[in-house]
Amino acid sequence: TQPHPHPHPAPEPDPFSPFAYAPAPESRAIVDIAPSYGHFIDGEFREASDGRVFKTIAPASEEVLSEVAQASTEDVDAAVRAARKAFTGWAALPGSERAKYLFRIARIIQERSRELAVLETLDNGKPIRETRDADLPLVAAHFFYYAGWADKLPYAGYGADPRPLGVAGQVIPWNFPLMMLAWKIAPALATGNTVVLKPAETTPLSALFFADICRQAGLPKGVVNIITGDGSSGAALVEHEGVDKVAFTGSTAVGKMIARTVAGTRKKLTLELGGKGANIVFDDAPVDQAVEGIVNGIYFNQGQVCCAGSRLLVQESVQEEVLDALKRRLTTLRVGDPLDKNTDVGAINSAAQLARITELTEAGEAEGAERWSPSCELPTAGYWFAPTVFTNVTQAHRIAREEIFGPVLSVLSFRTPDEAVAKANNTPYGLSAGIWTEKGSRILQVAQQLRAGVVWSNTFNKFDPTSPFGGYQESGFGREGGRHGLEAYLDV
Ligand code: TAP
Repeated sequence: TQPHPHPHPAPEPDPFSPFAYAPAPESRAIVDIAPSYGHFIDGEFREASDGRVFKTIAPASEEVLSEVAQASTEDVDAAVRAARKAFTGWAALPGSERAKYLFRIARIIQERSRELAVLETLDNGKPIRETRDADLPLVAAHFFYYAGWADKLPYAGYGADPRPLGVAGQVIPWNFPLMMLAWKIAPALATGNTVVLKPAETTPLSALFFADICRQAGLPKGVVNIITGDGSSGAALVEHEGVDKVAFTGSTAVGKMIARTVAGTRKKLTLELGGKGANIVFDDAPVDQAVEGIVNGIYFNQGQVCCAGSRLLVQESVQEEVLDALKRRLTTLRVGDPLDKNTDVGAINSAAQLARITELTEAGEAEGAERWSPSCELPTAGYWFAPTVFTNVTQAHRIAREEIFGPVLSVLSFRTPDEAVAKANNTPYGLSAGIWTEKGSRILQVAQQLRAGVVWSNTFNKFDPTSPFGGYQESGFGREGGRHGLEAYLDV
């Protein structure tokens, strides 16, 4: 008998589109994780010089995924030396040649995106729908975008012959492991620098798979080096005298320590730190659309997002209506197995992060705010936190001031636009904000007054490689993305 052809065959992924993605990955079977990994130095994987290793686990199940090397100062030194050795040749390549490697890397990322999405979901705990539809397409798009700049640097507005800085030491967090890697490595390579990157201790795997992609792309040895380890390995990299540029994304506390370490040296520095973004809903905003934006703002990636809309500022006259609609919407969110395509909210990245979220929410209750969560059953193994909303919050509460980095929304109200701006700006941070209103003039007026690096209007958590991203105040300095992102890696 002839098999019946499927009436609507799935469309083939378009390999030429930076936004193409493969069909839904179903299971972890499509990713082959080795029992152990070494550092990627000078084009090859090497064991730690002192043999030390640590385990990386799946936060959704606490299953051990693999053992990775813990970088000593010797390993850091070897990686920096490899990057230094590779620098002369890489920087001397015509931009069009460097572009070819970056385009090749971008294409391989697309081809391997199912595997990478499952891997990222396993190691990080975020839903597969996010890694598949947001992280991976954006990672590929970032490499495509900076590949396009590599042969056009004299036209970037930084002089006729902008030069690379040298060896970049890059330290990244666990919330968007592969995307933060792309934000760091793509502009560095496009501008002719070589890199040593340290991923976060809890999410080292996708960076190691990226190392394999560099090999597959035939990238010259030593141009990209990946060392795994904890904060001490990051500190050793930042301190290494062979590093010309330090790029860090993570907590404000560690960012301040790094700024002190680098102060007075020749090293250039960019910092992307924490945030406490205000999502401002005016009384003329379309409520259903705003509710979707609030949910996306704080429950995307379990709220473990530096630009999360963690403070909802809602105009008093519509507060009740918005909160009722929000709570109704939250009861429909599915919390659970991140590899299930229907899951909206996955696992918290680590026990330490869960403890921090728990501590801050307990402080919220103790200080008198009112706590609400939809009823949802949380898995017994792994690290989980139900979507949470706090009302009756004052600006003095810790949950209104400190970055929680979890699925926890603090709701405050306002009467006038001036009051909304004053409350939104009442934070030591300044990374992101959102404005929901029908009035275009109000969007422009309020956006002008907000001290935030990115202001979204009638949307939230939208990213694009062409757009510069970065902070004001204690959210850091320097921009990543867009033409501005080149400046961080050029001697201008
Ligand atoms: P951090 O400690 O800042 O971790 C970021 C990166 O820096 C990791 O790779 C980390 O390694 C490394 N690191 C730690 N100490 C270092 C040091 N002294 N010198 C150089 N590198 C060092 O963040 P965390 O502990 O994972 O999270 C704590 C809080 O930071 C969160 O609750 C959240 O509020 C905030 N956070 C913000 C962001 C963004 S994007 N703004 C991202 C993550 C966390 P290890 O992984 O081994 O610690």
